[in-house]
Amino acid sequence: MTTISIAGESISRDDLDDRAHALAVRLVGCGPVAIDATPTLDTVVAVMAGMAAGVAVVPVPPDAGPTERGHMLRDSGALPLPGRGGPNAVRLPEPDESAPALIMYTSGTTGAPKGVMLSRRAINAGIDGLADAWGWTADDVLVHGLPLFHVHGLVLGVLGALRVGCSLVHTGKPTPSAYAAARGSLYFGVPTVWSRVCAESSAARELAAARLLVSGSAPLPVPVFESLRALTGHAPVERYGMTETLITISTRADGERRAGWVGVPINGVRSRLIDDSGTDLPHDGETMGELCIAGSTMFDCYLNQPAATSASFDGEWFRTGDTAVIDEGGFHRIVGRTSIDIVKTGGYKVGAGEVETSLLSHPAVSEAAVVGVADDDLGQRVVAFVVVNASVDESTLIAHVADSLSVHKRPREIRFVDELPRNAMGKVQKSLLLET
Ligand code: MLC
Ligand code: AMP
Repeated sequence: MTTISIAGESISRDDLDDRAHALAVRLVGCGPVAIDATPTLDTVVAVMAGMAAGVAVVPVPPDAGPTERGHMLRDSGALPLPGRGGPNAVRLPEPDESAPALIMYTSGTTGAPKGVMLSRRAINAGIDGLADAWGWTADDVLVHGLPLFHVHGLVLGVLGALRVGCSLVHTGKPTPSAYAAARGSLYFGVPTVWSRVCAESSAARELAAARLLVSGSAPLPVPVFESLRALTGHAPVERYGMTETLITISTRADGERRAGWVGVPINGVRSRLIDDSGTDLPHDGETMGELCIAGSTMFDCYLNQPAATSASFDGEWFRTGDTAVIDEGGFHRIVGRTSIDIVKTGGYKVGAGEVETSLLSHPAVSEAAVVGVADDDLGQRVVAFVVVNASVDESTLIAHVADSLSVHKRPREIRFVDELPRNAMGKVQKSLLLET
């Protein structure tokens, strides 16, 4: 029997469909609805109901502070979802593929997070492409414990399992022991999760019985790739994506898995490398350029931001802001971000500008610059350099950010400095801060 289990609460697929449809009937014709995207069955029911009714769902991080939550609700106009669904549901006809499904908020370099409009079409194309790449079928048991307010945990980790028709075990938190105990066939994790799994070798060895271990959302360090292979017998499949494009590039279950490389475009997706003037660069495995993506998994627009939407496209090509190389065989390696103002910490994207704005709203802070410092566990950790005009301690400033934004956006460390390094134009030279 196909079952969906979230943080210890299980339901059969049939009962889940009933609950979702009972809720969907009440949503038809509504505007966007917001849900507190806790790792619970209620979240799964709500997202399924929105999809079935053709109503956009805004998954709000449960720990989002008032500033972040307020922005998401105001910008999307979403109302809190009423009710939890129940049995004996009427089945609605499938909405059109172009119907909105999710509005997912993603941080940019500056300003408040942007709402990424994802249609049913994009989501279905993305999942079908990955099912093909990974040989993902209804016979799999998918295991992960990722948050349900981002593409990785929600689109792949929940909607993927539902579309493919496999069972799902969401472990609540992505701990090594929970992954080992779940005994699934297909596992998803961000690199921090895989690095923690490798650090608990007894848990890692339990994963030898799995079929496929998949890593994504941030670069998987080569030593973690090698250590996973040594401990589990599985070279992990790496895949690359973004909230805007969904997952577009992956190594294949039946193909080469090369440490440090993320593979080839999935079905329906094309990629290009361009230089600063927009000219195509060679696919020689060495030349670096900005990665551009086109295809069926693409978002519709940034909500209420037509200028930002058009600025991110060059015709049909979405400019990812990631620097990559492509080799002669079409294999991709992600080299880094083109902007220093985007930090990836534990797989979470954090815009430096959002954290700087929060710090600057504290009366003792005159100047602030946020950077991502290399971190063995998190890939990068959020570090803030501040100039203060009054005595204030580190924990007060960290708590101040936590009062308005999600936990993972808090600086892990505050460095007090007399001044920030600036160029002749007055712009902060963040690369110099990284050298200190
Ligand atoms: C965190 N903590 C802090 C802090 N930051 N405390 C003080 N100051 C700070 N700055 C607290 C946390 O609340 C937690 O408390 C404890 O410290 C440990 O935090 P942590 O080290 O961050 O560990 P953990 O909470 O276990 O988180 C690690 C993680 C998490 C890997 C589980 O980062 C995670 O779930 N990442 C997944 C992100 C993701 O899904 N990204 C996908 C984006 S979509 P307490 O009390 O709770 O223990 C995308 C597209 C694609 O990128 O390609 O997929
Ligand atoms: P998000 O906006 O949270 O969806 O994060 C998307 C970003 O995560 C991408 O632009 C990349 O910078 C990064 N990313 C995702 N997957 C990978 C990967 N496999 N390797 C390196 N970076 C990745």
